[in-house]
Amino acid sequence: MLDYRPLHEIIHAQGLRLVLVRGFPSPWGQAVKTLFEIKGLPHLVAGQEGGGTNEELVAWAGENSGPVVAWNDEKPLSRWLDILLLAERLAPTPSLLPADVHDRALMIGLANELCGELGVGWNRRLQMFGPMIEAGNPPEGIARMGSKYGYSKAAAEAAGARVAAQLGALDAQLQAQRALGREFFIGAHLSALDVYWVAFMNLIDLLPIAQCPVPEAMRPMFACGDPQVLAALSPRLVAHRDHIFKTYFRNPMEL
Ligand SMILES: N[C@@H](CCC(=O)N[C@@H](CS)C(=O)NCC(=O)O)C(=O)O
Repeated sequence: MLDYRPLHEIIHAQGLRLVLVRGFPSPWGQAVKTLFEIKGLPHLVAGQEGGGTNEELVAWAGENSGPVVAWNDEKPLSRWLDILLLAERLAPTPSLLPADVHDRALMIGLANELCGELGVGWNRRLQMFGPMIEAGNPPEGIARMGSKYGYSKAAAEAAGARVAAQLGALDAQLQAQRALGREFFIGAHLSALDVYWVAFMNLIDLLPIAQCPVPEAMRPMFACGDPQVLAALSPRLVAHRDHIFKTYFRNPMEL
């Protein structure tokens, strides 16, 4: 069980702190938590209420999303690459950023296709919100997140093709690596991209309840019904998720 502390407590603490979307397998947050665990970085955790107004968080971090990461008195961070670079600075080994410049550029580019605006997470979220928003009268939290994260009918309709192309690129990269007898997405070592993949695949094919304790009532929201996305989710990508989860993640994930 995660030891969630009150937000005001971690705001006033020193050291490394992490704000997670509480009770939800937010891929950005689960990835950061795992990066910290792999690097052996101790941290305090507090919760963001998904879809809420989170006034105290906004007043402190200028951001109403999770994750937020803070280190000592430095400005709190909320973007995935800033957080990864901080983790590398605090714990350079094991490095989760490839040392080779071209490998690193490729890793960051592909990670942006998962974590960035218009990435897999962003697009799958638009698809998840679609039925609730289009049916009219979505729950307040969904309406709030829809406007925060760029929902429009057109954006939701474009999302599936984007995700399919992104999965195609990740699969091609993995296939090229397999041809070289390599285990990971990039080079010869685990990188943050492998970790992001496990976390973000939950938005396409959620891990079973024993590994990811999302209540049954919430699970249908995660189900992906878009045939072009499902067709692009290759057995190779699924097997890679399973392998990296088993080897590097806490089982079950802690939400
Ligand atoms: N700012 C983050 C992305 C954050 C994000 O999209 N967070 C979502 C994750 S599901 C969130 O906080 N959702 C709950 C909410 O907005 O209330 C980044 O660039 O890495």
